[in-house]
Amino acid sequence: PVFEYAPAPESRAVVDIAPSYGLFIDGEFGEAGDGKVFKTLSPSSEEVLSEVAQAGAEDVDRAVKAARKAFTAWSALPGSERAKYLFRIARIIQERSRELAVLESLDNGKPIRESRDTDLPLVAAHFFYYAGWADKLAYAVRGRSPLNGTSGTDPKPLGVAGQIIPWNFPLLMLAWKIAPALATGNTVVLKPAETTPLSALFFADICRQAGLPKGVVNIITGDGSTGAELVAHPGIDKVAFTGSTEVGKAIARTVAGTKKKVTLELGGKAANIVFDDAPLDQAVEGIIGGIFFNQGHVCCAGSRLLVQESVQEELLDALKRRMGTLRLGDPLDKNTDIGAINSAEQLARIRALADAGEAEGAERWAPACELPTSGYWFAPTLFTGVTQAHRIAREEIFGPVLSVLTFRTPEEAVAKANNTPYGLSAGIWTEKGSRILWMANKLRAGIVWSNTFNKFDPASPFGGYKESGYGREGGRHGLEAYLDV
Ligand code: TXE
Repeated sequence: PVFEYAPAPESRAVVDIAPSYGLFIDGEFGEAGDGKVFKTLSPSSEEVLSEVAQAGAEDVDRAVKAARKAFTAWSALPGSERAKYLFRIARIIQERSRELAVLESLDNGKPIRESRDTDLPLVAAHFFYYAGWADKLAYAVRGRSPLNGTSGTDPKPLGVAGQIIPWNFPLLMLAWKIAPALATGNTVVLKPAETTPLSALFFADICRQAGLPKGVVNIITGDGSTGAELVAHPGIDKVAFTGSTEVGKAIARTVAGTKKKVTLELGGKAANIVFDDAPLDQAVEGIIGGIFFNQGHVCCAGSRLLVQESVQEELLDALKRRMGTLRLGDPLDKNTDIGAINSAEQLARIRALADAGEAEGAERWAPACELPTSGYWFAPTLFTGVTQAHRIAREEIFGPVLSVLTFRTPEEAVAKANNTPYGLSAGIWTEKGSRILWMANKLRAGIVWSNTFNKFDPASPFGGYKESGYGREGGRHGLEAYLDV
């Protein structure tokens, strides 16, 4: 159906976007050394939101030096003092969450309901969570005890962390990176993605508002070349990256043979596995949320539906009915379920893979859906008759496209779910507790959800097996990535 849209109630007037932004280095905003800039657009309208500095090698060097200088005092602060800053940042994020949610929806294209109800609360939650750890680091390392008399362990920060994040959850990925790094006494140079730089720059302002000492957090905007300069800089001790598997592998090659530690959170091709005894209505909601949340721009998206043959027809009928009710449109409209695709490049990638699905013989279906005339859009799409050989069953599409495969036995479900170079997440829908435990043990995935999907908690480690990367973010495990013992 084609919906009438309510006028956007979350006015963009709640956020004041400046016409241009500089780099945030050593507590000050300033232009790039060579004066280069790039534009950031709203993907739902193609309106230019602002002009942002493009950091070059010299800027990266200044940022790393500022972080290095700040490290001495920051790492020497008692954990309880660092915690105060993190608590303050968390509070300010809560206070400014409406503004930040609108900003995120404008720059990224995601529905305001998601940025307001999912991204922003989780961003604040990560800072609160890691603030709580800052004075308990002796307990942060598994199986270790605090330094006590003559023996014990004494975790130390690594130094300067170079952090590179993608565009799908700009502020949340920033929180995943910055909160544990600061709690453990490291200082940071962070580079946001080139299509979504604005919320990181607003975060820089929040650091100032919180009185964070200069140089502890530095934000440098730019494209992949800026990221590569940061990774290669000899002054950083740790690289934390979330993004494509291809770039992740290039980063691993760059840091090989250096002192730098690295954690990589890369792509995924998760199976959402539905057994015939599953509560189907609930499963339909989980499948919908699993793939259409954030337009499918989610590394752990349930992009492969594995359905038990006996319920295939019933489930697909219900799924199509539900897909027909999804509202695509203005990200600032609270009724919107599916917002804009983040960039023209990403739209082209999604289109190419969907076309390949059709060309390889899978059956394509999408509900009637009127796409806005400006901006980047892709209708929620379902492919049936998919085989494991099809590209849409193997490659990460990172868009609102679901590939449906079938299975008969739990063993077959496990084999198909694991038949991918990725291993980030998986979902199981069944009433049988014993089967959930058996499957969770067999699935080669860092996260396994049962009878739910895409649930995130700062206390839970997140990360992948195989080509989905290494290291964990979140929870106590997320602290280990920033500590030497
Ligand atoms: O990723 P890139 P792109 C997947 C998804 C998507 C595909 C391409 O399948 O379709 O990757 O997306 C920075 N050295 N994911 O091209 O290029 C870049 O500036 C250092 C999954 O946007 O990996 C940005 O800040 N940094 C993923 C960040 O890396 C480099 C999220 C990610 O961009 C660099 C995003 C280099 N050589 C995409 N080149 C997930 N795991 O959630 C680029 N960058």
